[in-house]
Amino acid sequence: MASAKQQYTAENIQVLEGLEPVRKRPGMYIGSTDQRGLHHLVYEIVDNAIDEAMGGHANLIIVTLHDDGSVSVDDNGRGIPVDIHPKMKKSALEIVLTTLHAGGKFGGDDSGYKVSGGLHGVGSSVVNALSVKMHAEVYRDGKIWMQDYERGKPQNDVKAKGETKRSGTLIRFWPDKQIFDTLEFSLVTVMNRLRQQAYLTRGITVALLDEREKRSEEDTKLPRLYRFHFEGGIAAYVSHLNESRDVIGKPIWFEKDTPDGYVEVALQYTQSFQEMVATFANNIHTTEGGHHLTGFKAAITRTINAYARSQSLLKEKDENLSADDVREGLTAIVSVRLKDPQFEGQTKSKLGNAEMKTAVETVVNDKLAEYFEEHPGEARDIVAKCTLAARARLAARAARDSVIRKGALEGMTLPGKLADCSSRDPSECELFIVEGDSAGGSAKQGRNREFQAILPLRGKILNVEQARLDKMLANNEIKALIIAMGVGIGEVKDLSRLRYHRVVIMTDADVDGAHIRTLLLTLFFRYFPELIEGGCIYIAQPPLYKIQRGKEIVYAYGDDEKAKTLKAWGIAEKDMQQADEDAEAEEADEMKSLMKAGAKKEEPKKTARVGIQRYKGLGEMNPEQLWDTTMNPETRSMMRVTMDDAELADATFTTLMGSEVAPRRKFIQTRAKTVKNLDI
Ligand code: TSJ
Repeated sequence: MASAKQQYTAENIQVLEGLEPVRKRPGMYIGSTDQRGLHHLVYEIVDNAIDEAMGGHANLIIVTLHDDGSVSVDDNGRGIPVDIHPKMKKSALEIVLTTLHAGGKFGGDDSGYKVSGGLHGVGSSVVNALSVKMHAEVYRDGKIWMQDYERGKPQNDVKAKGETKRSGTLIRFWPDKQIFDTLEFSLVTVMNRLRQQAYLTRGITVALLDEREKRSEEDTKLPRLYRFHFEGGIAAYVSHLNESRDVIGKPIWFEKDTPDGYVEVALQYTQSFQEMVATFANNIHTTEGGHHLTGFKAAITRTINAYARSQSLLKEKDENLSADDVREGLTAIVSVRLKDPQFEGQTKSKLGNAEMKTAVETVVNDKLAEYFEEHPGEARDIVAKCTLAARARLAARAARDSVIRKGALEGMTLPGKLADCSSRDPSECELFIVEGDSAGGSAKQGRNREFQAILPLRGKILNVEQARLDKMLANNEIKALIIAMGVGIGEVKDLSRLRYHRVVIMTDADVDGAHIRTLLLTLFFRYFPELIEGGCIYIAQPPLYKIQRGKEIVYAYGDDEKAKTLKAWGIAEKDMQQADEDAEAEEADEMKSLMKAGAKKEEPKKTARVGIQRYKGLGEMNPEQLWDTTMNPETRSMMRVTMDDAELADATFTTLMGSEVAPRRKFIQTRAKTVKNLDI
């Protein structure tokens, strides 16, 4: 840095000092530099546009995944101010995008509940610092203002270029490959986030456009354009979550501006046994809950008991309905906005503001009681459902206990097909759930026996869970998994006895594999959400390709990486097209053959000299390859499962397996290509 004075203008030194730490330790600002971190860049920029919409200044946001790997976010708000900041002598736009935590400083009229969103509440300048290029366009005062950046450094002053009638802000950025392990966005991931944000801000339109030529296998199956607009907001969200469930009445919705913050709640009971309560604070999904959740739970318990007593639906001798009873079959969204949110907990996703307990509790007590008075028929059905839950709980306990006791006995002897590790320290132990006996064999040989255990699951599991999830628990494969984990289930669930702090789902990169993964995620989501929240559940990331030239072997985990390798070897990708086409034809064949149960997968043909093998099954790798690419903690990458992932899997599962015909057919029609083969 000795020559800094000559190299940089005073202005740039400021910037360099401002953003250098971000590039040095990106993980501190965006959590990680894997695909999750990459997606945070999009969320961070989108959150700014959502803030503008929440203030009532914008109602349209367009997100584009461009073919060159960049992402742009465009809103029709007021446009970031561009005037020169008197002290810093720079355009406000430049300050926002080049200074840490500069966001929101220019508010005033509407900066009330505004926070810079994103998981870690970092600013848009962080995105800029982690982008090889960024382009900003502000439409304001009839002019188009522009500035470009490279790795966070402005390349020019903010200048007006041309005139415009519109107003708004467009930010386009190119994530830096020096920073991120992958530059590949997942359409599904971005889509889910945008849909969620659109639900939380009712009335706005969020559009998503995928302009990429090369898309991942998963994305290729999806349309390129999405438009999310929910007049009903979180009430529509609740309807969506309950799509394939048998519901009691319409979603109940209310909102209130309190001195402590804004409270909005939507809830609907279903005849299912599942509780789905999601809470948000300033649009951030608080997966660990917090005081708003506590207040909500207290209020529904109190209100339903009070109503049941007042209507003599509960007799004097009856006990109160428990908090668990009133949440069985409940789907609800609780969304609060407050000035100074405190995020606590392991993943900083627990709302720590104690005043929000009373705020939510009071609002829900008042409004729900009012709703019950006005809708006595529905209220009665809800109470009936809760009373049923209470009775079922008592009856089920006895039965369940005996089943579990039996399970616990079996637990004394771990399942025979579990290849356990030798360490007994759960914090270092890993359990790999592997699909199929052949892959299980490779994994058993390739693993580090000290701390890695292997549990092979049979393909047959597929046929069994066509039935209901409750039957699935009677399934031997699932039972083996629960016994191996050591945690029990239901009344005797004891997470402190978890035998492995990492549980890794390792399935093939094909339709069967996706199906088993969905099933397992659903199991974890419904029965062991604490393990997901605790960050214990992972999905292994085996390579997609093996690229071989003579004795030299390179593994590629995505199309980008494959292309890079070929380029490095001086091979034009179109020369490889034949190989690709072969692989594709094979894939099509495989899809078809999947239709016939038990069809065998054929060995892929090797191409001459430079060979590209697309892995379809883990079984195609020998033990050493599996270790090198997927299991070795030094070299592997694994995806940590979040509640969002699991919720999505659960929704997919419910839609596929649910008993109601209509939504199931809809799902299959809209995603025919994805689903056809699952629907054996
Ligand atoms: F920050 C950012 F670059 F990431 C970004 C900000 C990205 C995107 C896509 C949009 C935005 C953004 C910011 N959209 N709208 C705004 N609005 C303001 O910054 C703004 C506008 C006017 C006033 C005012 O008081 O006149 C105040 C603010 C904060």
